[in-house]
Amino acid sequence: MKDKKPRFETEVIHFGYHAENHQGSLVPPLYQTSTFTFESAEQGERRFAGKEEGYIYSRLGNPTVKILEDRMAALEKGEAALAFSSGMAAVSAVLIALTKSGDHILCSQGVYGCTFGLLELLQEKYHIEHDFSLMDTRETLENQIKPNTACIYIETPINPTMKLVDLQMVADVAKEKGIPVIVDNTFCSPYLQNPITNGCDIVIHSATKYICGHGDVIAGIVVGGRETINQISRTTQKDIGGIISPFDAWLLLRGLKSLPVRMDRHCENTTFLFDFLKQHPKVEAIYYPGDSEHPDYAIMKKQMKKPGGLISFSIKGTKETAQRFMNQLNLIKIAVSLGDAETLIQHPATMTHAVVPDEERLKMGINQTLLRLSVGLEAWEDIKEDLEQAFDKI
Ligand code: LCS
Repeated sequence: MKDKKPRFETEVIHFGYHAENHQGSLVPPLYQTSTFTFESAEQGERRFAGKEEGYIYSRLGNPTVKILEDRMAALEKGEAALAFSSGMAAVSAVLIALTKSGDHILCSQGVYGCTFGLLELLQEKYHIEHDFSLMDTRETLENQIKPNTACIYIETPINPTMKLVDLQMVADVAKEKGIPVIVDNTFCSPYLQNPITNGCDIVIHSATKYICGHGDVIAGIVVGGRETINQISRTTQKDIGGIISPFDAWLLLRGLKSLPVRMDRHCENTTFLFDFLKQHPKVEAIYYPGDSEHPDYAIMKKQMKKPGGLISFSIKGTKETAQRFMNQLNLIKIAVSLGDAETLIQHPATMTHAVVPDEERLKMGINQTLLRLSVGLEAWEDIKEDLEQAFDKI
């Protein structure tokens, strides 16, 4: 029994924390400190030289943050992890660590708006170019990989179009060419999908979302092999400095404990709302990986435990119809972000993906009538009734 590995639902609560090392405190203590005192000048010298283990300064490491990082590494089946002050701090630390001027990044056909903005910035200022790829077949991928492709960057499900990428297929092609694959796993959380088990190399989370689960923290996580994580830690994390605060790490440890329970409820609520929206006469199209008619349904079955807690749908009419619909909602809040207890709705074309130029946005599949619903933990009947009354008024 002792050497049997506990299950995911147990690891989210216990992994990497030993109360006996912390005065028996049931909950991991919050080390709310910027720095750590040395017993002597010589000890300080040894710590800076890496000749003695121990904390130095919270930008370089903090015990509360370390518990979170170890736990996230275990949940994502990676060797090590790093926590950041936002999802974007995590995305930028990884991309800057893995590329140099003259390199190329191959990216899924659709990413979060600010990731798109970062790719543009890297191209304009540092000559790191990028292309978007459907990544639907081996051939598409092989044709778009260039001699200078330094990494492949994937969101799956893609925000907000809910298209999927076959992680195993991409990892197989990338491995043959020695190119690392980075996956933004924000929409799934480690409960629904573990890209490292599909052969991918680095996993990123906007921990602001399901990892936190309570809408009160902005944070990011990177999980990967020990060598890569050490490299990011010593370079873009230490010197650019987008580290998480100990209190936010503490809140994430608290939120994580209920991740599987919350995700089950998010997913269940979403299946009921999908059935309602799918047959609604005012819905033009619906995008949900749990839809058996979704073009990537087979990929969902292969790599995701459940289809997740997000649905995108377009409304018949115009941008103004979509906005009028949003304005009629009462329980459902108009807000960006996702993965919270509260059900949230947003209009990607004018909100999360407003920075993407019109033409590029349409190529990603985002039109003016598309809405993204992040299904919360409320009674699904109440969410449905709110949607129903808003549809009745447009
Ligand atoms: N990756 C994905 C897939 C995201 O959806 C977001 C934020 C980020 C990275 C960045 O994370 P942050 O820095 O905000 O922690 N997505 C948002 C969204 O869809 N609505 O508001 C923020």
